[in-house]
Amino acid sequence: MHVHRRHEWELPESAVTPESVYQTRAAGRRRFLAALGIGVAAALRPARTLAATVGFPSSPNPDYDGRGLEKTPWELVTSYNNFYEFGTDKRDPKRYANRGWQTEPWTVEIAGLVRNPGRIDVGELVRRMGGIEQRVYRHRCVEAWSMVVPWDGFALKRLIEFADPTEEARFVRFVSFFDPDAAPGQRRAILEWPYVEGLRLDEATNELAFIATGIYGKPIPNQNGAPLRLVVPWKYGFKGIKSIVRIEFTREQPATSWNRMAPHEYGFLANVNPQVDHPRWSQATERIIGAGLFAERRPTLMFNGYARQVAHLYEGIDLRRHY
Ligand SMILES: Nc1nc2c(c(=O)[nH]1)N[C@H]1C(S)=C(S)[C@@H](COP(=O)(O)O)O[C@H]1N2
Ligand SMILES: [Mo]
Repeated sequence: MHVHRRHEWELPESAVTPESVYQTRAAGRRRFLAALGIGVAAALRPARTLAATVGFPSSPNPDYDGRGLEKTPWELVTSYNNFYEFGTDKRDPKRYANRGWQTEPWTVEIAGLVRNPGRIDVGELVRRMGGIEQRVYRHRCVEAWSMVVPWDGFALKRLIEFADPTEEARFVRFVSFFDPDAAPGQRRAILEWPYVEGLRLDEATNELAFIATGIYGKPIPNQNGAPLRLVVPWKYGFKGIKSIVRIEFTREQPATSWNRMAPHEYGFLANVNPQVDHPRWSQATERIIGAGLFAERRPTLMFNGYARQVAHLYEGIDLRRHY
């Protein structure tokens, strides 16, 4: 007999605050499930080859060893995801990003206002970065849930030094992959594809800004943004663009996916801030994934607890206006 125990992370989407109401979920879901020949592609998935494992084992960074933080279990980090390219339900990315989508080999393009533009294989990039380290960071979605994740990867600052931006560069623009054959969500207009994000150059060179190639000392699973994704822990999760194919240095502030979709709800800065509510819900508290359905919510921390490292970046800026 099968008794399906409903886990906390299996909350129906109707029970959590959605990032977007710009779709009728049930209808959209039926449509893409139908469009997808369920089950056939899993057998075709290749074994991990070399590039994803480059740099492992990573060396722990003692400044971010996670002391005082309770790490969210691997199982939850890799099964409760936002990755709309693979569907809008939290369980969709784990299922549909592992049915034949190829994240290896993978090339990243460095472009725009830099002295060292070009295309580079991810394994080679990691080698050029001098290897990878592990950092435990808080991870806070704008939907008001939170996790604590041990990421493996390298400081974004290292990649920026490698790219060598010119004096004109003021922003970094990130572009995710576009492959509607592999990504069922990209066959629907959930967002404008590909997913794009951006940072000011001074944010991107802050010590916290990180490119993750792993989680828990293992190559990053597809659903978390293989083979490399951005992690900016003082900002809402949507800034942490997954599966990056292009990093471009610009003079003007680049357009970003959620800001373009709903500018009054999602800003460019998107700093975690308990005092600035989302128009449809409060940001004063957060729900800790894994703590249990009836656990008390915790107060949201300014800059997600990283004020010491980043508050100076926003001096003189009205963070109510620049959300
Ligand atoms: N390409 C891409 N990147 C993305 C998203 C997405 O839909 N597509 N979702 C974002 C959102 S809203 C969040 S909260 C985090 C979730 O990361 P996680 O699934 O590893 O927790 O990824 C971000 N990066
Ligand atoms: Mo999010």
